[in-house]
Amino acid sequence: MIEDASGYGVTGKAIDQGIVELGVWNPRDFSRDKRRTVDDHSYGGGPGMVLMLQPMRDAIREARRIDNRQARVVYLSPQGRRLKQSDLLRYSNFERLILVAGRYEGIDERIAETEIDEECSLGDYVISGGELAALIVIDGITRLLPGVLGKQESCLQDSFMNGLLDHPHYTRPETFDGLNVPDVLTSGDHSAIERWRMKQALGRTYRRRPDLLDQLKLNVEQQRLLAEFINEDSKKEE
Ligand code: 4GO
Repeated sequence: MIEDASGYGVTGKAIDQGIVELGVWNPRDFSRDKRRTVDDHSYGGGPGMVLMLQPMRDAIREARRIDNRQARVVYLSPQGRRLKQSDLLRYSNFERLILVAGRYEGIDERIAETEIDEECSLGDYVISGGELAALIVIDGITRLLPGVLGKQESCLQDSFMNGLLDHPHYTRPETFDGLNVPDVLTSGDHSAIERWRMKQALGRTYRRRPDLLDQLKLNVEQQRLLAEFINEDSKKEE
């Protein structure tokens, strides 16, 4: 699944170009019985199976062993710390990253204690396998690597890179079914466009994700733009 899916889009391109290298280790290949068992019942009882310690440990150790560069080991689970853009940026600076994907009820806690450097979560929801979460992390990191995205699609413009949500985007045509593109965007006044975009980014973040704004220190210009946005917005509602 990881090998197939990472062949598409930005990760596929980056792998073809040799910018990232991807390996996959299946715990089943490290099982010691002829049925290739990797799961067992949960101590204490109850429904659901747990990934066995030994095959997981051996798979992770094999992944570490392929070269002697230090690897960071990250386990994807809903119990982890919430993943942010800044974590992807941090991961993109590690030479090697081992993403551990669980199934069933997850891994034996002793693996978490001895083999895992950090546990991270994409959000407060549960999916049946960590592979999909790992693919998201792989994509999010790869697109930050130098040479993967062109200048045109630079990741520096992304939502969250400055702690704010992105501003709205428009493309041709200028009018469609009576819906218009904001005048400023076709004015050719680049500094007015930059101010408008900053104002929209601030306003949207204020409306949709006030928790993000709480973590930022806005400069005087940004405070002024946000005040303007809030003022204009409240007039619309009258
Ligand atoms: C990660 C893994 C959710 C996330 C997962 C998340 N569900 N929110 N499921 O990032 C152990 C067995 C975890 C299935 C896995």
